[in-house]
Amino acid sequence: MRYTVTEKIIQRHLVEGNMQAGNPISIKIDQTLTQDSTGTMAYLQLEAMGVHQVKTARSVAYIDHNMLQEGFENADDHKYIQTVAHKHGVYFSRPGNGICHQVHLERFGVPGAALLGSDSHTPTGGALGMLAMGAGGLDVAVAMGGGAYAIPMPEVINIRLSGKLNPFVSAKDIILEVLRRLSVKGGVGKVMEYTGEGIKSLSVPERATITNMGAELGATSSLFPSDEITRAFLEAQGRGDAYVELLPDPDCSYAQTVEIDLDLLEPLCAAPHSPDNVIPVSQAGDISVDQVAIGSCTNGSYLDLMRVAAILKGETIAPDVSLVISPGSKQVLTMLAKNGALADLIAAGARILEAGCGPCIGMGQAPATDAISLRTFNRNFKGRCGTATAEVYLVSPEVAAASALTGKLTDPRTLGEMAPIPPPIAFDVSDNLIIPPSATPDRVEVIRGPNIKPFPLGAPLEERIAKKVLLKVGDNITTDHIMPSNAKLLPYRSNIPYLANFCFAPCDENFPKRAREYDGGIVVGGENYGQGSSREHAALVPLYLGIRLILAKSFARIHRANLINAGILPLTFTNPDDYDALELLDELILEDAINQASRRGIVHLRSPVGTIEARLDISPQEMEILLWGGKINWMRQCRRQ
Ligand code: MIC
Ligand code: SF4
Repeated sequence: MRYTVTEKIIQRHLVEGNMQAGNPISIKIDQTLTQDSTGTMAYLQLEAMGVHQVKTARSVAYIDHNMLQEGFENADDHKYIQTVAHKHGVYFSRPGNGICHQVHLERFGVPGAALLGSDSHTPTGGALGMLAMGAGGLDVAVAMGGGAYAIPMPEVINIRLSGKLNPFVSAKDIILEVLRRLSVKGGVGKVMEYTGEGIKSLSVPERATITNMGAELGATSSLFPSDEITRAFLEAQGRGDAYVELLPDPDCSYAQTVEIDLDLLEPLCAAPHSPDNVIPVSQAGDISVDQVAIGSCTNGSYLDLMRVAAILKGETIAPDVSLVISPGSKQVLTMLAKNGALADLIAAGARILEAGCGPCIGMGQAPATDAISLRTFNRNFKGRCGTATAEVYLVSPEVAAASALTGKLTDPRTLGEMAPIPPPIAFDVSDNLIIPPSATPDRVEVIRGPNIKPFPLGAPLEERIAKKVLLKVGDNITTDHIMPSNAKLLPYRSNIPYLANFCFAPCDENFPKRAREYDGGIVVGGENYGQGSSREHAALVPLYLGIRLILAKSFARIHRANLINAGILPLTFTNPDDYDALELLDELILEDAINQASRRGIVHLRSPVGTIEARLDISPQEMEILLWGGKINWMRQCRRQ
């Protein structure tokens, strides 16, 4: 057999199942990462499972999201994660050390390994030739405890790059082009594997921009082979011994091939309010810009910010533009400080933020009313920036910097020449903000502040579900719609009862009230329901409000898994006309629910518009989990047997 890189890694990690696309498989996980906004929940679940020491080769807890300490809540969460990590065998990356994906790439990623992270952009690690996947916190906790991770065997898609990028065209434009062609649901059930001559001119951080934003395709993961470029990066990080070559076999077969000629690409942008709403910057028209935000796990690398500094050097940003820069890591910020580029950024008028997620998740720097904000980030969902009326365009660092100078959305090719900036021979390496696990774990006390509340557990599936439709939403609903996150809500990630007051707020502010009035119910959704973040809060909060089933046209992968883990049935319409016919407060009845669910296929629901046929496409294990009312109940049950 001839294998793709993806298949080689899966084969080496396969615990169960056969590698036929679509079949349920489970794979052994070597490394995990968590960040603070999903991490509190993941570690509470790890504790609930009674895991004393993690069983992975490397598990790391990062603090990068909840950085604005307006009250005690965030600092309390940091303390909890620091102490719980120290006790249970997890490395702790302190606040200030940088964004999980950037730091993991720099310091821990290993070609050929399997990484599971409680963040949807974990596939960033695929830039090093590892199989890196995002998941809900509970699945990551299970992996820390030594459990395998279950996914449907993905189809492997080949994105073949030829040619070479022209000046001022960058890796961001490659992934925007992929999004333009394939859309935000084009990657569901797939791994995007990059090959071709074109990859030879892309450094690991540039590859990481591409694998990072593969999350916006809904892909299970994205990866590059591990080659000489990978070796050079690992050596420059002082980790040359982690290198192994990992290439696709010649003549291996892919489910589909997408050809992109890099010579033909031009600077692109994703217009509001979806990452696949992609157009060339040169054709976007005359757009005045109020804010430019540079950084995030997509474009916060040393090379990204060096290019920005080169464009801004000796200039001043336009009077109506606020420019904020959030570097990806302490390593990046230190290097910019040492070589003087930071001074160039500050002198030009940039407002420098700490290394962390910052404005990307609405933690500060919300734009003005109706403002146009250009961001080098990965998501431009409506309201995510913290201002409901703002319009966010996703762009490359080059477009962002050029536009900050002119005050208009600007094609950077109009700037003239820029000398190429080579990747560094040696990065500035220091792991002084990474605290290793305790050698005496029994003596470590886990500190829990008052913000940490117990998480809700589902109940075993009942014989009959008869509930009203409490909300009907359209296609591509994101987890930012279901459970919004911003500076006001992020501090409450370990407080589900409080978050429940804001569930579905961007769609319908009365949803929580209605859910309480009718003692829970059903949500009806369109295509790609639950795209975006991995936050299991988008399942746990609806569970807390009594949601028992979601009936949608299709689901995003991570959210579907989170629903099952919470004990909520994810049903898909077999006939799209039924979606059109259903209305708010229609009652749906699922009779003989246990038998119907156990058949793992077609189920029938009674409704005022007649019988609705739906599918419950689940693996045998998922069926067990749903019958027991969620993964924690199921695991407890398995342990008792
Ligand atoms: C995001 O980019 O939406 C986040 C915030 O990083 C999330 C995780 C979260 O909601 O905490 C993600 O991408 O998974
Ligand atoms: Fe942080 Fe934004 Fe990356 Fe999510 S997408 S991990 S919020 S920088």
